[in-house]
Amino acid sequence: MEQAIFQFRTDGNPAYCRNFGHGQINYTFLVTTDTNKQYILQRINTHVFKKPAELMENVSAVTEFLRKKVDDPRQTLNFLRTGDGNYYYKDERRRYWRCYEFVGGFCLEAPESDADFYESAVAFGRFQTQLADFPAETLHETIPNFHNTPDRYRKLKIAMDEDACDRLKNVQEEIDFIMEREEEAGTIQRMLESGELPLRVTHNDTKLNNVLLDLKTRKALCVLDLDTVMPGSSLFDFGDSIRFGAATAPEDEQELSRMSLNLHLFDVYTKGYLSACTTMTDEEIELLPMGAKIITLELAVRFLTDYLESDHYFKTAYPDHNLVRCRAQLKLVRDMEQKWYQMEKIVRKYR
Ligand code: GN1
Ligand code: MG
Repeated sequence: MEQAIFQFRTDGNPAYCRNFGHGQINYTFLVTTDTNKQYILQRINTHVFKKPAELMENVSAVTEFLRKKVDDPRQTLNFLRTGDGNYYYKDERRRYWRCYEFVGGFCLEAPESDADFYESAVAFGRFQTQLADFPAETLHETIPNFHNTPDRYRKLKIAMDEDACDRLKNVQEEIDFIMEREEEAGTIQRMLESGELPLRVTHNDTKLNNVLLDLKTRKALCVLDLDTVMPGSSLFDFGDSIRFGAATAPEDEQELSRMSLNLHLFDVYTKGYLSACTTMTDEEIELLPMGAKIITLELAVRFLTDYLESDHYFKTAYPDHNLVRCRAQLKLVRDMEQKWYQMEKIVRKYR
């Protein structure tokens, strides 16, 4: 049993505890009590989230805001307070913990049907719409410059210069591919800065596995993982779902010939997202394919940076894991480029 759970006001006494989920950042446990209530206990990764108290202010403000808008309480996360009335607990080793009710349901690493993927699109589209009138300026930037693509390039270049573990020699081809696209990769950030694209409250990690589906109906229940909710561009929210869920292979596929964009799933997601997200401008809609491409490129840049910096950010299962992830993303970018015309055509169909 993780002792931190005893700090939260659970219903019943914690009886069982096990590892849970596939997150690459935080440490997640499922706790069951002797009254058969279940809770998710998470240790926040403070190497990634430097200000966990601010993070929990964001998350609790957003969930409280959403709670007033949903009809079923399972549609937003319910965080527990500690005996002291806080939404987090800091233990004697200065580790930060939080806890929320586990309402059942399941998450998918890949869609098992069109309907599953459509549901996730509706969940994220609805999330965007529900937060349209949230006071964005009150949110802390939990990870500064999180989806600032030019800044991700800048950090990659520093990692290249330092070449801390002598890995640069293995990645010349990847670097060339990434650098050829540097100008285009900055498009969305530049348009945000110039005001051509609106700044919105965004989720920033809209992978399929961050949507909880109802066990019986398989309908989307709730959007999870609110750690990176911040002001940003809706294009990245759309794009990250495509990168992860409309790909024909997992994010860390080693056999590159298996990795491509599934245009049918792109169609399904676009339809679902635009049906639920009613706040998009024409300009944003037009740029949806660009959102998918840039976020995929940005993830490649982040994985490669972590590889060069000796894998301190993402959890890795084997030595070249981050390089494998980077290559899989680049393959996906290349495939999107080949399918660009069809992607634009699909977006126009649902505009
Ligand atoms: C991280 O922990 P997880 O899997 O929800 C990362 C995302 C990446 C993702 C890649 C805070 O999310 O940005 O897209 O891994 N989260 C953070 O799988 O960096
Ligand atoms: Mg997650």
